[in-house]
Amino acid sequence: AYYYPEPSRTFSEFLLIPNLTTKDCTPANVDLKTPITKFKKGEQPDISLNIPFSSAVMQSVSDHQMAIALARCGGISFIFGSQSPEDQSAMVRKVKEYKSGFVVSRSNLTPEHTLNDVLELKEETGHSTIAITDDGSPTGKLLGIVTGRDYRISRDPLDKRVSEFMTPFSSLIVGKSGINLPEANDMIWEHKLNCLPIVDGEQRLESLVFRKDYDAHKENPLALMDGNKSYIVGAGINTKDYEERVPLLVEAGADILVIDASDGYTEWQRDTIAYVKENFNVKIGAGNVVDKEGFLYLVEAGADFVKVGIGGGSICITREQKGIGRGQASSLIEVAEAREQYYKETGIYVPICSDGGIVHDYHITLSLAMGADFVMMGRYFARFDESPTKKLKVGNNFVKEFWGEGSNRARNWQRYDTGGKSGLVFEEGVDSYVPYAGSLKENLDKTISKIKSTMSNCGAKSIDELQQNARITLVSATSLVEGGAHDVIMKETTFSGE
Ligand code: MZP
Repeated sequence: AYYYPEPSRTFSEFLLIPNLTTKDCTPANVDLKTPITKFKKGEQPDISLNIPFSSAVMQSVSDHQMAIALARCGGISFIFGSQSPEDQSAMVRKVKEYKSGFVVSRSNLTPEHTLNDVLELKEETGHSTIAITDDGSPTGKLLGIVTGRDYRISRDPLDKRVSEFMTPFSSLIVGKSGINLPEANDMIWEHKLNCLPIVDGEQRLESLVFRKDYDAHKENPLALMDGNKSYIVGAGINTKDYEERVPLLVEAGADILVIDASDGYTEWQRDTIAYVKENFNVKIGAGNVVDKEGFLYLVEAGADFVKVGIGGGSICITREQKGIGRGQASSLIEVAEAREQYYKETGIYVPICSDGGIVHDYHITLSLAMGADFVMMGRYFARFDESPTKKLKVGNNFVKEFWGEGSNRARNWQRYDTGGKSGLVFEEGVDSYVPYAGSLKENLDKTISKIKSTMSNCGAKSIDELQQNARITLVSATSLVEGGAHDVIMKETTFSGE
């Protein structure tokens, strides 16, 4: 056997040392844009994200609602694959067909105007969507949006199909007939909504009307609506039924696929990548690996990005059950080194994704500093309104359900397949709760502020600069104690995910 000279380490064993912060290196100037598909030196990647976040390929994390909410914030979800190819591609389609409209505006138009005023404007300008902004410019504060020909909405009970689209906004759904814009605004107030969706006769989402004071402008309507482009979405596949699954996902519009497996250093992954590359023009990531050999194998097989991590997931018991895995930091450091070497030798940059084991927000910054281009998280996203699971009250606390793909509940045996018979023989994941934490956007904004603040301390205005210049130190067990509040009597304890 080969014995590694160093123990395998994880994020909590490291800290970043600040570098000189120049005056222009403020958090506001930090750019988190990151590539997620391989590219040649001097060229641009085909797909990049505005923030280095992806949500895990898990039943309890990534459905279409999570995907829409995360894509709106600049990240990506990989819709879970442990469902039928038809159901999974229907989710992908919902994300791709989700309409956010585009901005046209007129200074004298406000939510007080009737729908007819807006319709006239629509006729006049020939636009299919009208956005009402406070100063009439495309960058002004967004007050409302109107689109479609027939804006009839009613107080019909919730329509399930449309409500599926709308839950990310905690909105009420309205059906056909008889309400104008001021009435819509009344309903928004009455039901304490942020916005009101307007649907067409076939109950497909046509547009949203925002509450008068809704701060949608903070989300930058222009970025939100970027030429009627659809939101980016990924999907998980396995090495068993890809010939059946991939055509449906591609047809539904998936932008990128990932082979979701506990151990990706296999010939089955090589064959899956080859099939996808031969038959489709779609990007595909592979994994998971924890060392240089696994990384290079998948890169040679044609992977567009490689996912790193075995056994570090919050719900994962693979290390206990099978005794395989490696501390997430050690895996990442070795794979990142291999990636740099490969880049030097070939001029091809292959992004890597650190998957699993992120507990504190600073672990994300550490993983970026250690060479990850983006992270994948399950527990983090499972806590939010937008995750597909139930919110429950346990004792005095609200929680959300969260279960592993290798648990009996998910029974995703394809993820753990080693060529044997079909079925989950033993569990590699648990069924659990996570503390409920509110909306995705609110939490993500806070996490992003922390990352940008740390990067500013480290004198890095981009992820690339962080990777090049970060200084990282190991911490001793004793200094870990020093890092939290210590030697004081805490006034209160809180129950939160962070
Ligand atoms: P975390 O962000 O919750 O710590 O980890 C999420 C990751 O755990 C997933 O992206 C996936 O790689 C992994 N996972 C999912 N299910 C299991 C399991 O049942 C698992 N063992 O390890």
